[in-house]
Amino acid sequence: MADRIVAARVIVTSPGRNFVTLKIETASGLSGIGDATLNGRELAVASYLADHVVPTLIGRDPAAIEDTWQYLYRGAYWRRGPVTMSAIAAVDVALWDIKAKAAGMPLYQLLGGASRESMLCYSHANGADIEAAMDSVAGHLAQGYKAIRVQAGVPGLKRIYGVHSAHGDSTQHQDRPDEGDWDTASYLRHAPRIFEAARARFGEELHLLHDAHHRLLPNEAARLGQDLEPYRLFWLEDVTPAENQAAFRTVRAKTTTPLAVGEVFNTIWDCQALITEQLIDYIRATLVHAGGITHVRRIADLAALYGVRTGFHGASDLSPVTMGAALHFDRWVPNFGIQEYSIHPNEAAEVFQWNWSFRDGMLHCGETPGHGVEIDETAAAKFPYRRSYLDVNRLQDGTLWNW
Ligand code: KDG
Ligand code: MG
Repeated sequence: MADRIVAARVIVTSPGRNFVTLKIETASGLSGIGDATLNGRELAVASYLADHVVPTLIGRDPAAIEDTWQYLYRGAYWRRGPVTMSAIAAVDVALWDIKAKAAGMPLYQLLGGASRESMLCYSHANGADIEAAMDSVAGHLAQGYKAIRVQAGVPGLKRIYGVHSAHGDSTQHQDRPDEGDWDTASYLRHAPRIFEAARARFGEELHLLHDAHHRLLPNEAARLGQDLEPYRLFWLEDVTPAENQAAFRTVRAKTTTPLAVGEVFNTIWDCQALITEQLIDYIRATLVHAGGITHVRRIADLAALYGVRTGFHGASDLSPVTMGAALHFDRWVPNFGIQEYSIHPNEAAEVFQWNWSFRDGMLHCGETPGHGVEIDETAAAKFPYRRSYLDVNRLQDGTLWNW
């Protein structure tokens, strides 16, 4: 007889930063968890799940993952969007966790088995100026990283992405966002110097990455891509907002610097043209914000047809659950490129237990059934939710800009 879902609950916890987790339990005694964290808008997804999704899950067959995905996507009528797709992702990843546990297999086996033994990953080096950023790169090299994203402060700018924000990417526990400042001309002059310094100090072999974090217009993005060509980046990320996918035609036509984009994408429709027109090299759509394994697998399969590789978002606001599930996906996916890897706050280890490991610049996923991440609900209750925001960003005349 088919198993059935008997309970599902949303766990909101803040061990160093906010995380939203969905736990699903079945009549046969299995349980699985999925991440639903949407940085800065966490409670919206928690409510979407608790108020609208959980009641419909009770009694369903946990093995019917595809049908449940379609039920939540088509059944909502209101398609797509980060809140809906993060909620669907949490259900989907929890159900894949349960299916793999029921099969007694690590998740990557269920997806099709290992395409590789371990995964290349990159971490974040940064500094208030180029010298500090280079010292940060040296520190990462000493830890074994083979690929490093480098961000450095820009002279004249007080607070910019990747350098000055608390936790790298968000303001924790305040009632309104902090504000950064931005000047494109200063940044475009400065950014190539960071990578000139990095190549001069660390040589040619290290994989270097950089995140422009949606700040540039298409022609400015093309300029940056060209100016960075001598330094042979692994990728240049989010050079321009991608709501208008056609904007990438301008960038692509003018530079050979590899392009990565997609951490804010929710569905395959956000990258259909980017992929099929081969306008990018790496797709960063990630399990938690793009509908879970069931949907990201479709994106990855489309990408494979067009020579685009994966490079999943892995900032510390994506919970250890997403990281665990992503590593199983990465282990399987044939067109894997790289995995972003950020260390979670120390307190997160009191709440989540995981079995992946980092060695010699590579990530290794665990071999236990499921995706290998569990949550301790008693420990989670010790860290209540605290409101937090991503920064906002303004040009120097006060105009609100992309953060
Ligand atoms: O919540 C937003 C962060 O995850 C994002 O700003 C981090 O750009 C980011 C990255 O590349 O990790
Ligand atoms: Mg990014």
